[in-house]
Amino acid sequence: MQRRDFLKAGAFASAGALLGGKSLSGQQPQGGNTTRQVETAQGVIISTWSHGMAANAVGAQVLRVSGSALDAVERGVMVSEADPEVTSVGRGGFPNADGIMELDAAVMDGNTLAAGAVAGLRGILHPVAVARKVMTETPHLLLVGEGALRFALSQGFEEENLLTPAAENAWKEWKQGSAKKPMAPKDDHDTIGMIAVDRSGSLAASCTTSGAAWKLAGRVGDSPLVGHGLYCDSQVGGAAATGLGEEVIKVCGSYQVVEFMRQGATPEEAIRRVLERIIARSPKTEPPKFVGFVALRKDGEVGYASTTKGFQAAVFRNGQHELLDAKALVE
Ligand code: SD4
Repeated sequence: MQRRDFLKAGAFASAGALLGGKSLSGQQPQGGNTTRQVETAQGVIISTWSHGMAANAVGAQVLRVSGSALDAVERGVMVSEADPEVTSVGRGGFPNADGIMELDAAVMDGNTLAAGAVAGLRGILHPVAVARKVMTETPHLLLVGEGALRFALSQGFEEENLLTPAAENAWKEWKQGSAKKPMAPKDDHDTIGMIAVDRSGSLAASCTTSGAAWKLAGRVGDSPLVGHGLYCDSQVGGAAATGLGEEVIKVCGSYQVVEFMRQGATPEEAIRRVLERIIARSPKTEPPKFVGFVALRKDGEVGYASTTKGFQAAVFRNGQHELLDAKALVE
């Protein structure tokens, strides 16, 4: 596997000392296939793309302070939501075909399988935080569109304009047909999905996106859909997806990655099998659409891979932050 590692002396390496360096990694996963012991006493986090590094840094800090995987995955991805340079998430994300941003997000608790999600939410900076409120403050799992916005406002969130001049210009270029196509995966896909395991062994997952650029108004992708854009079960592990949501949904992507792990596959093997399903059904005349997954097994073992090249995973483990180039099934 190609690996370009950016090892950063753990900004949060002192967490190990705080936690006494106790490892949970002696636990064998169900049907386990452990190849390497990972220190999970400080928690382990994996997220999509290079901006996952900044998100993981906050997630790791949350793990150190409160120890909750659920808090870590929520607070972590909020960094990408607020970053105007990230063009598929929150502020700065590319809008839909009408030039309006519609945001999708979800959060999942691997202990209870409880989840909350929003889709087609307009004008709220942190849809993942609204998703968490859907989980904790309502009997529902997914709120969409106008109802999701009304709920967010009722919870004290404020409406704001998230469309940056750069994103608006990109939309105008696309409208005029002058946008350069095809773009590389990281130019038009950088949804953040994150999975964390905390020192108590609890897993959580989150996902947040402005969705596919120039989508039809009302289109919902995989990201807010439990089992598709994200899934986690503390008894096994978790997975999150990035890329063309329609392809992920067809194979119940994240759920299937977790189920393959439940059957004993390593995270990387589980991802590869799901990607193979997508590729096998893609037209032979063109490269498969871009889809990438990250996965985390409950013992801290991680996996990451994509259909085509360009994908990267950000990993926090053993107190260190790394950005890793993912293996592409089709070069
Ligand atoms: C979607 N999966 O809405 C999202 C887009 C994405 O990186 O992941 N971009 O289809």
